[in-house]
Amino acid sequence: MVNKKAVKTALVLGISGQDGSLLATSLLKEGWRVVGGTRRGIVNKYWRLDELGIFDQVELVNINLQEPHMVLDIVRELQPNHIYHLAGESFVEDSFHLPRVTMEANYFGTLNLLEAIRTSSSETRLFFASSSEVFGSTVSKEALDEKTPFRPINPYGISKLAAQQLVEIYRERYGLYALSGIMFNHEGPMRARNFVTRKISFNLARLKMEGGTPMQLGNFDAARDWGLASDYTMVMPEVLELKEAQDFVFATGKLSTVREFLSLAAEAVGFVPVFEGKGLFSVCLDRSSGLKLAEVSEKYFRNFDTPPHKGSPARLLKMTKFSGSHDVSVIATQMIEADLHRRKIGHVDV
Ligand code: GDR
Repeated sequence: MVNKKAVKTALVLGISGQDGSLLATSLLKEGWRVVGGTRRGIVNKYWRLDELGIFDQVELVNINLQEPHMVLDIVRELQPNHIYHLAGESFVEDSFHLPRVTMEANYFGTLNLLEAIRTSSSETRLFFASSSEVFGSTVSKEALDEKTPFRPINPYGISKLAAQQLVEIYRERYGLYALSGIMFNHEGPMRARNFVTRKISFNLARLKMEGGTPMQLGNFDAARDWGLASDYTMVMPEVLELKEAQDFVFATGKLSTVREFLSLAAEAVGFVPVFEGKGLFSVCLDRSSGLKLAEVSEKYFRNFDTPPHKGSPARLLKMTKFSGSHDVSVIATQMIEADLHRRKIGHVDV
């Protein structure tokens, strides 16, 4: 049931995605009215809202961020206290094949939103989800923070950086309360299956319950700073309530490899993972049954992969109640539990 008594309204753009659905859940718990923006045409788009049990509690509006009039009408009518811009293209590798689509979604979508806020709802506070991909080619042993120079190396990173800098310009030039969360990788049961952690948990649950062919992965040695998505979405409303708007890195400060994540997830499902071979010939097997769990396929090997970056959550820790994200072993366990459960109830098409 929609909360008609709520005094504060949040517009969550991208509510059907991982972050949008998790954020909506925490906003509803805090008594907010949540209006969710989605685009027409996304298949099976409300499974997360259903699983989280909030489908009936949010109001949904059809909004295409590419259409300035549509954005303007909704923002003007709603006059939301907060807007969370979590929509757009999110799969880095696709951005090489869809550079224009990526730029239009991520840059022009943000521009249209900023213009709508500036001209019709200037008290609205905006959270824009940027990405650690803005750091691109930077290689550093130190954790990267809000002051680290930006050097994107793919169309996705460029689109996020352009939008992030636009947010900064509107903050400084027009005095809008607008900020960017520079989001390092964040995972959990609501992750889409094209991202590596969910690909792993989905396939391990399949292999555990039904056996079958091994999953194919790219580079086992690729590393990322993986946090738990719900830890990050929980703190987003708080950063918008601070006195002054500024950008925040959302990260853990720790790196793990795909191999490590695969190993933790395989253990969580009850396998005994062992690795054999090197590079393109790497495989992961279950020692007790001999079942092959994963093998490397060139198809998923990225020629231009972004180097590993770890981020510093120091500013977030200092300015908010955020106390750090859960460990990658907790993330793997939560994801495995969710995928085993889905398979048990026959809900595997998500
Ligand atoms: P990423 O996430 O590109 O970092 O972007 P992804 O999970 O796709 O890749 C993480 C790392 O794993 C390696 N990898 C594989 N990746 C996928 N998808 N599939 C595979 O089979 C595979 N095997 C190895 C990749 O090469 C990479 O190194 C995510 C997204 O959420 C972005 O939207 C966000 O901005 C950034 O994180 C921060």
